[in-house]
Amino acid sequence: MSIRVHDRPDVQQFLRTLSGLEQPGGDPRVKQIVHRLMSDLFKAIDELDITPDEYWAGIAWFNAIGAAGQAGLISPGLGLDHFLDLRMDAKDAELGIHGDTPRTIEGPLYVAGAPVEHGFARLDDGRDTDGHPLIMHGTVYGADGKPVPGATVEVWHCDTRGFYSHFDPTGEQAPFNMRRTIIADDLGRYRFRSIVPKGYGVPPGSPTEQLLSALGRHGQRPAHIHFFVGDDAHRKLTTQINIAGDPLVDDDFAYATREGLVPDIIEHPDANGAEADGITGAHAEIRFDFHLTALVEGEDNQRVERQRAAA
Ligand code: MBD
Ligand code: FE
Repeated sequence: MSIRVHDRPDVQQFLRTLSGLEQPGGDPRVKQIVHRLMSDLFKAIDELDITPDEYWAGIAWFNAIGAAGQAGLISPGLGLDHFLDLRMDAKDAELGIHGDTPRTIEGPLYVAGAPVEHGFARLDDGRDTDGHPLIMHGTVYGADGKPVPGATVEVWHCDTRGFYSHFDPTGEQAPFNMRRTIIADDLGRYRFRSIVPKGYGVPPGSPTEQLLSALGRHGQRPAHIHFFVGDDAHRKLTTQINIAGDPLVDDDFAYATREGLVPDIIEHPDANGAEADGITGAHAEIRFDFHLTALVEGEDNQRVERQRAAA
């Protein structure tokens, strides 16, 4: 059966009408986008012969995604977040911007308002007793290759169960556990103590997992640590590092792994000079520098506005 009504003049007219293109008022950009997306959807229904049952299953899924607050979770799962990064990379290439730390997706689990510390912070509250202590440190460099004193390093990661504070289904974590804003010192250095995170998995039985399963995919991420890094004179970098050796480093459901973002993790059998950070024995160390980029014509053209949690 091949029923094709998309191209009929009355359907083309209908698309213009339902997108508000035939009347004043509203937002022209929204009209333009809705018209395009609705046209593509009508066409897909025609060409794939999407049945009413399939269509309504899709609507039920959208309702479930919204009710679960998971639109921001399936978005990276379907590669859209990574696609936006690829577009920003291409724009940077066109502008001749290179040599900086690669960007990678923010993900849906940032929370604004974390405690601010200077130079050094401990991120974990010590209650994750399965945690292997971690020291991560490095320098923030500017577009001129010089350190950036006072740069802001926002960092967040999950615990050994893969749960983030403020989104912990067990409710066990204190607010802002494993989340801090660190102000780099006079030499542009940041340093933190935490625990090595484990991978994240989408909530079992969730509509996000349902769709991924229907695609024959999993909803797991390798262990990772998120960052926003910037200062007034530079663009705000959104990135993550992966924990090297995680078996999923190259099999991330959110497609965030990038070359240059998997630093070595060094295992120390003893405190190795980290006593001042409260480390008494075996721990892991990651050294990682951030390289920022200059504003573009005085503007941060990679700063992204989006709905974010705040506490
Ligand atoms: C995460 O921790 C994350 O970073 C992304 C991108 C998606 C889901 C959970
Ligand atoms: Fe994450």
